[in-house]
Amino acid sequence: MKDKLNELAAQSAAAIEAADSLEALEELRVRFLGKKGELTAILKMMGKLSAEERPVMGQLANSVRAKLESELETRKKELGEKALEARMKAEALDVTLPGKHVELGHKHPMYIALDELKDIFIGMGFTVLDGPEVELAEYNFDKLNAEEGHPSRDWSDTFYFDNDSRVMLRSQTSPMQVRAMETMPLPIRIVAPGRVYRKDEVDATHSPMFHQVEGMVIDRHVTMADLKGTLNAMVRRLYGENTKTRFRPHHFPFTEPSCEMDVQCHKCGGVGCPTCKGEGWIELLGAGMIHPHVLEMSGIDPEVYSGWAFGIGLERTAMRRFKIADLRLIFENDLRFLTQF
Ligand code: 2NM
Repeated sequence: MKDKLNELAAQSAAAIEAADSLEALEELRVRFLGKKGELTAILKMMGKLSAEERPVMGQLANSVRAKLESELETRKKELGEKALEARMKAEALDVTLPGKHVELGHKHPMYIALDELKDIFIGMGFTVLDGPEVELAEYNFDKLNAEEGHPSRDWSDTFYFDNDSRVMLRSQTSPMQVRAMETMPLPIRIVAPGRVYRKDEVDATHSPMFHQVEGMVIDRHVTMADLKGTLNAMVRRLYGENTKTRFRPHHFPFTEPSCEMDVQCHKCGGVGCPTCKGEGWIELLGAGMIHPHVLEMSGIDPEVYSGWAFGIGLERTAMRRFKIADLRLIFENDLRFLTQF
């Protein structure tokens, strides 16, 4: 029995030393110290010993158990540390690595100009409206006093979807004004910005798609003085308090009377220079008193209500504001251009 105990001690010491995982170690513990383990099996032979031998063997068995337990514990610690080390290596973060560079975008110059315009009109109590770019010719032309045969309805100027010229890409944002007149309660104060489409060849000042902001006011007793006052207020916000304007007579089918508004050239102060092509003035927008027939067609009584409207090209406004010489730069999205704003 003594030999068996000594053998067990030697065998177990080697096996524990060789165990390479916590699971393998647990298997060894069960094999040597478990209820059905090797030590228990040896102890079962105690009954056959004499009374003198029994305490001596008991002591030896206890010391073998204690040795085994301490070896298991030591190996367990070692393996635990090894496992933790391996895990830390595998999950290590290199905090000295440089971070990923996040490029922050910013507004396109045209949208800077648009947001500025919107802010000005929102500040004066206007509502901003959005609407469809695929429109009915009825809303783009008929209800705006441009009847069959009007030159702007020509196929050479307008993108139609069908042979009957009923569905088209809007050539102005005014169809939104018509929709507003038909649906909104009076009085109305709105601006409608957005894309518009005309069959133009691309060059430094033309594009088949460009942006417009149109505005409209309808109420009782609205006059041309309100139009001039509001547009002058807008220009002073855009170009400075001392900016001079002038209104020239013009013609639009949907307004009567109609006008164009110029601002005095900011470069030469009106004397004449390359910026204003020697004119002293720069054309800014078209406007006018909404034609009584246009009001009537949308169900508004022109005997009770009157209104004014204007339309301004956004690209030209942005080009002037940021000194952009070629319209194509606005649409090409070349970062060398865009990052300058
Ligand atoms: C312009 C010039 C003058 C205009 C008119 C209307 C409506 F729907 F009220 F009749 N909307 N926009 C208008 C008037 C647009 O653009 C150069």
